[in-house]
Amino acid sequence: MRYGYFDEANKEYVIDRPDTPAPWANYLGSPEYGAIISNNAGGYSFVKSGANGRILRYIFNSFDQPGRYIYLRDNDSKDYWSASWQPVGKDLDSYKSECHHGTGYTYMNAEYAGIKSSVLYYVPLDKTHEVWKLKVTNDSDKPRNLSVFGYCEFTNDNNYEQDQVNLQYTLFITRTYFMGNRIKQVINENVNKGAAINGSVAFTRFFGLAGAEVASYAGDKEAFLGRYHGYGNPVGVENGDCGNCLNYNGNACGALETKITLAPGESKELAFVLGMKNDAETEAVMNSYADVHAQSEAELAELKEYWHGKLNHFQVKTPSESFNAMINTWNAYQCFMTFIWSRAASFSYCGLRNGYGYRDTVQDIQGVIHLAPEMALDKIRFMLSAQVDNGGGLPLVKFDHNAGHEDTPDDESYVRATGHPAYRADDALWLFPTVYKYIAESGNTDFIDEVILFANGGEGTVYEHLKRAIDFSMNHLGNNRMPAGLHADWNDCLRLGKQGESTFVAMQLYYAMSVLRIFAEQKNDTEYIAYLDKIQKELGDIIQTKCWEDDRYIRGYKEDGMIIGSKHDPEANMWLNPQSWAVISGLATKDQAEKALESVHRELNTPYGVRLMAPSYVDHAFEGALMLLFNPSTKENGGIFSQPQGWIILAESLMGHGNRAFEYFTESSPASMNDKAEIRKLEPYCHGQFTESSDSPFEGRAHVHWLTGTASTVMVGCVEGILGMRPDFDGLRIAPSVPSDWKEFEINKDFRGKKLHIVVKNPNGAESGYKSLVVNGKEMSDNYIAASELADINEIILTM
Ligand code: IFM
Repeated sequence: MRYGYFDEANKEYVIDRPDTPAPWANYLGSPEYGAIISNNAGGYSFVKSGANGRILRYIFNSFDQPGRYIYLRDNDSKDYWSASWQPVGKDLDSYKSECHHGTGYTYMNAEYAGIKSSVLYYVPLDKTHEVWKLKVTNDSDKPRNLSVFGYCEFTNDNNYEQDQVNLQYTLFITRTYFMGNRIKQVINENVNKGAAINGSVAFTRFFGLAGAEVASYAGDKEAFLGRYHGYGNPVGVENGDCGNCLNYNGNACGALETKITLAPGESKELAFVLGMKNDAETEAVMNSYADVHAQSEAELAELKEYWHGKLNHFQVKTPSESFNAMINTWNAYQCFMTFIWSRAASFSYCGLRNGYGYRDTVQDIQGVIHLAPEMALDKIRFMLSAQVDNGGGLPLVKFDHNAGHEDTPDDESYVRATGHPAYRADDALWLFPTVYKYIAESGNTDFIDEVILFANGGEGTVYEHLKRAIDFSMNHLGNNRMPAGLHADWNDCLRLGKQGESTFVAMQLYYAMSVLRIFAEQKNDTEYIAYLDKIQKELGDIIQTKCWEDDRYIRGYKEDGMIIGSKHDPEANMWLNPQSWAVISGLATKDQAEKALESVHRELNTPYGVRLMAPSYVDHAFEGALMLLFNPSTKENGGIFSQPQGWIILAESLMGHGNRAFEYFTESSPASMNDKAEIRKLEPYCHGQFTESSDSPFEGRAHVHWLTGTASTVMVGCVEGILGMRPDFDGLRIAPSVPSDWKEFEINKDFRGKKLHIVVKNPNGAESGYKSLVVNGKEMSDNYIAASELADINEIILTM
């Protein structure tokens, strides 16, 4: 079943059936003022922190309520509806709606009873308030007397948990005022006037109306909704009058009514504006919407220019429209969202995670490098400053991270503050692909010598940071002299024991050594090159001896020597990541790579992507296989974990298997499920964390939308893998690995300040390889363009 479509001309996803199988969301604003909104206007807002700055209430794990509601009422017939299909939920035979999720904005058009409405939700660029701009049009042939109501449900405390559970306190600290064009809510009001208690401060929120007069208002949720009523039938709307009741204790809200009369064909625009500001600031914000139309048009244009400007740094035109939509807009936009929001706020992440997961964020950065290397650079610096001087990464980097002054997992205080008991084996190893990709994309080789603090004090160049990351692994070797398992590797559920060993991490370390060798060459550090060559050879030999088994790599060793992921095991005898990483790391021979990838396809592939491992643990798990806690075919227990799909796409591409790479892309791509959305349930325009697999009665159902490392791995798998954009320090290699039926495709890429228009011709239906590469009329010796060859604007033709 299909609920919407991709409108690539406008970079929007348009939902034309509002009864989607889950709330389909979009992100507005930034963590300075963040808002998440569903296609039925459900969602919440916060200032600076999803946990501690929550201003709009949302009930998680429920039915997508409450939200940013606008109600319309015909004051003659007394019939009413909402500008989003829910919460009133009129019969879809008579109510027509379209929700357009765009880049930093969402708008919803509705038509009901001869009235057209269009509500645009956005947070203006770099601002800390939100706007719900409404245009109402009388599409009937008689004059209409209407009321418009805006409703927002304030939290009673900035802290989300307090608001939800500490009711004996939070119900008694808030009150509202009517201020002419707005409701003002104050929390802990007396604190402003008297002494500060326990460091508390008073908070003031507002919900205002611009472009129209307030006819009635409510600041009390129960008074507006009415007992035994709900969001679908508030008494304030039923009565055509909010009742002018303010809250004093109990639950606050902002509800404002305005009355409008529209002649046939006439339109009216107005805006509800919301934020957390003092009176003077609020006044200034409200005044800026004196001309609602002009201000909102300008602010929307600014948002589009900002986001489209970023996305336009890399655009493709291939024969696959869904590939284009994902790479040009939605996967790219999702990369920015994960990059910006980390795992802070979604409908699954309720906002309580108080920091950046080291590996998550270092990986998230990779997804935006080809679009915004300068943004990537800032975050790379930040993450390097969260590396401990022993080379390990801080498992959780607090939002208020203070480089040079942090405690580490060796300190009880860090463990208590973050809940992370120990270092993880893989965290700092993610720096290698990320730093390398950044320098290769930007050409900023000076970065290698930039000095950055360590988390717990001291400083070193980027080169030194990376050397210490190698040292960290080399100083924590397990029984077979591969990196020790420590707390866990990428797989949070795989506890091999402190001295256990993960094949995946061993391969990451092997790969890291190759990357660092390039840096060492750049620095002419011959002594270190010799050292790297020696330890890499030793490590490679150990992995090959200890971890290769006929047609696959095992997953690792437990600390007591037990093998995990042997083909002879009754369960979990085939694992995805060691196979893809054997290729990505450059460790596997061609023969091993071919065999391992074939085993993946044979044993793990499904119609919805590749399983993380199989069979799921049920009866034969070892202690430490925490995935057993999940139902079979779910999450790490044999589910189709989404993030590794990007790695298998990349691995197949590196092997030149364009058809297979694209097969995996197609199976796991949200866009492929657009017309089967009732199976996938999540948004068809964004990746989720995992998809249920064959043991589940709901095979194909996906979960945990938006904030997942999948955005970046699939982006890298497609851009570097399938499309073959492989920059290095000196230029760009173009090595596509595409489906053999792609006869021609185009890429527009910005690279180090130059414009590249690349046309790839594939007249003979190859999957990979090249015949010729012509740059501005000049034939290159192979498929590589030295940066020095590039003009400001370049016409490039690669023939496969
Ligand atoms: O790698 C982890 C990630 O850090 C958090 N989510 C689950 C992934 C796999 O276990």
